[in-house]
Parts: sequence; structure tokens; C-alpha cells
Amino acid sequence: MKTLVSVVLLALLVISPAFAYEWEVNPANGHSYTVIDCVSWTDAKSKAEALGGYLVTISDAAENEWVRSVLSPMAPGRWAVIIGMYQPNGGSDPSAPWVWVTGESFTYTNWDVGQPSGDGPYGYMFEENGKWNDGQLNWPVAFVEVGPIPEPTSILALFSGITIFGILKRRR
Ligand SMILES: [Ca+2]
Repeated sequence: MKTLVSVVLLALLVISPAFAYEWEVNPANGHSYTVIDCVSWTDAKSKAEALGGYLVTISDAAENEWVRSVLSPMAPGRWAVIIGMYQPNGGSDPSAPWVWVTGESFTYTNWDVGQPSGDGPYGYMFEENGKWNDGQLNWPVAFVEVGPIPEPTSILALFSGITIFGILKRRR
């Protein structure tokens, strides 16, 4: 029993970062989205993967508009957020190919006027208008997309049940 409680505790510790954020569900695809703090595009990519997701990928105008509509309330005053696009060949050539972190096809684009301008091989979205910008590695905020995440309430209920059971058993 003690082992089981330890395992559940450990599992909670591992998954708990997922519940430290406010999630918004896009009704169009059922995916959950959140904003995370980071120190760079690559740091954000790792943190997104640790949450079981990836830096947001924009498949079409509808998803772009949905992301734009939740950005401002979720990340007020952050100006721009990291999104999941980059240039594998890096450098300062804005015309070099751009790709999504998931490998899905890079067909829809929503570059801002005059972008990409060769500022860097990493993708950002402006909070104000949902348009895209190319930039360098360092930025402190990113937008993350994941598939459906487990209900925290049901996991907490399971955890509480197991804990109470363990305490009762120990008292006998
Ligand atoms: Ca730029």
C-alpha cells in the first residue's frame, strides 16, 4: 500500500506542472492551450514537451484567429509569444524554409507586413493582431498546445481516496 501511495505521489509530482497553468480548450479541435514562461524559444520547446504538448502550430486562419482571441486575456501585455515554427537551417535568410515543430505541413501563413525580415529563425505571434514575426532565440513567454489533458479533479479524487484508505489501513 505504501508503495502505491508513493507511486501516486510521484506521478502527481510529475504531472503537477500541467495544472499550474490556466488552460483554454479550442472547441474546433478539442486541444488545450496555455501560456508558459521561458527564457528562450528552445527552452519553451522543452517545457511544452514536458507538459505533454508542443509549441502551438497554426493550421489555418480559423485556428490563428482562435489563438489570437485568447492570447490577450491569457497573456495580457506580453506583446508577442513564441509559437512552434522555426527555420531548421537557421541563419538570417528569411526566405529559407520554415517548418512547424510537429512536422505538419507549413501551408497557411500569417506574416505581419514586412515579415519575415531576417531577424532570426524563430517564430513569434503578435498579441495585438495575431500576425507572425521572425525573431531571435530569447523571449520570455510562449504558447503551448496539447491534446486533451486529464481532469485534475478526478486525479485528485483518486489520490485522496488512496491516501485515506492508506491512513485507515495503517490505524488497524
Ligand atoms: Ca522580424
